[in-house]
Amino acid sequence: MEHIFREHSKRRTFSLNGEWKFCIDKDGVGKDGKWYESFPEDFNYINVPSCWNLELGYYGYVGKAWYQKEFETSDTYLQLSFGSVTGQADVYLDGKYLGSHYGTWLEFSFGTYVSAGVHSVVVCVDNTPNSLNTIPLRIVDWYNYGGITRSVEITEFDKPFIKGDKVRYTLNENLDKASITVELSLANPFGIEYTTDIEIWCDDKLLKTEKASFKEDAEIIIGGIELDNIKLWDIGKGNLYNFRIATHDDDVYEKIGFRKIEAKNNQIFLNGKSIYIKGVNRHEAHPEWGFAVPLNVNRRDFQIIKDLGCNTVRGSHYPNTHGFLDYLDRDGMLFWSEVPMWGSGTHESLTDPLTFERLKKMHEEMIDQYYNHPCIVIWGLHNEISTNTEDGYELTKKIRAFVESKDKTRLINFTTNRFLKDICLELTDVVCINAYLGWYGDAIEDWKAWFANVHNVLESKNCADKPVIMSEFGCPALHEYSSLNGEKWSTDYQTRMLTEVINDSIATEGVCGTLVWQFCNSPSDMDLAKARGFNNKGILDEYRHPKLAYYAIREIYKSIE
Ligand code: ADA
Repeated sequence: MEHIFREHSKRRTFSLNGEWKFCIDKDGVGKDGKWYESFPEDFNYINVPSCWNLELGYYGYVGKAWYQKEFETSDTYLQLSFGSVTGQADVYLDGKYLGSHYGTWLEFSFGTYVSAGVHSVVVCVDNTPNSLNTIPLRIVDWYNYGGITRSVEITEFDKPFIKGDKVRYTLNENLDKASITVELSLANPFGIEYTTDIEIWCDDKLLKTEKASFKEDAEIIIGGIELDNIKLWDIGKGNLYNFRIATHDDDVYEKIGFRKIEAKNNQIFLNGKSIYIKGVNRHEAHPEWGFAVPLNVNRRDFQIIKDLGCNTVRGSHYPNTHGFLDYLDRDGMLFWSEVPMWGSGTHESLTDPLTFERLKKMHEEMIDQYYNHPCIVIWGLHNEISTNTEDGYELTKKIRAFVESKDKTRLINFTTNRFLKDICLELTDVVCINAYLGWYGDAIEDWKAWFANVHNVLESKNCADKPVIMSEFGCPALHEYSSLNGEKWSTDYQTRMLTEVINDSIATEGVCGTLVWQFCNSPSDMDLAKARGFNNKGILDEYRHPKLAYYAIREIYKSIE
């Protein structure tokens, strides 16, 4: 959903975006009161997608809220798909429970038969976090918006259809030939034997046809597809191949790029060439729209990041919309995609079975839904958890093994903010360090000594051959606050600190890149009491106006090959 290109040509899909009925459920009485059967009369209207916190009267609201909308269909098998609902979503259709999903920023669908006529969908959204096993936990450094934050659509099917697809490939040594395997997940809720040709097209050329017959849901693997004279996807070269995978009654379009990413000998290699990561961390959030960032804003963000001379974006701290990633695919920019496991976490939280169950499910969904984007070269396991403890080690080991079992073609990393004490570095392909010298303690002058020590620390942990990315560093600056003495909070201080770290990184062997914290100011959790309610470490403000550091970083980034 939400790509910038056509995704299907045979489907009867209708958008359910627009106005829905909305009612908050402060006391949690909606389920017992059967609001899914009869919606409360004192409802308001809300637009979907959106975040309720940006509607009058609901600013600080965290908890349950109910949504309802009517729509008309024919006599059909109906699939109801959601781009993202914050926290827990319980979905009902015509008064009956249809299913639940946990996890913001990931898509989900439910299917059922309906007869022709008007139907009512009701969704109970619960964005309540806790300090034990929600992902994210109660305290994070972003605003905990609530709502149906990405698109909703329905599709009518009367024949088996494609549920998911992955175009996997390996490249030969010369990187000019791809051996492709298409993995297809097919849904057959109709219980009838279905026989179809499956066709794999690439740029209007039929690569392969295979017959399939199945009576139930089926996983089909079609291999033995060879493509010669490949034009590699690379930084600045978004060479994309237009794939179309079709059954007799359904199809799906994919934009595939062929490239190879590796981490070895203290370096990161893309298509066999050593690269330097020039990037930013970016929240997909905006003060006016929360997480429901309109495509046009995402497009503008991409253009600004490109203008900055970046070749990489880290989607901190959760999967970004497909539309945003499509721009990166198209123009050849790298992306790091992660799930929102953020912050150290207690022993109870890291070892709670539900924590791991949710973490695993989020990784599974992220990989299944985002696999085909060539821009994604890194799966991020988690951010700044207690990787100096046995609990952190066990969890990281298990989740790494799981992610690797799903995808061996990308780098698997996590970020550490406890580099010196970290005991998990053997579990990351690239050592990704978050450090804030010059802001949370120490001084800008301390960075040089810090960088001089990086290699020794890696050696002491038997990780001497691993490349390093400075995955976060930064300090806040208030827009328009420039000072002659360059004190903290000024744009001068921010510029001095960021350029120091970038220049030191370039000068330090084994450090292969920098991801500035952060692209633009982002709305933060009120309990963190950040100035203005924002994380102000953006090199642009929250409305995307550049600060002084933007220009200084652009000069450096553009000067590096
Ligand atoms: C951490 C965290 C970021 C942000 C940053 C900061 O490194 O990963 O999300 O909170 O600190 O600004 O302090």
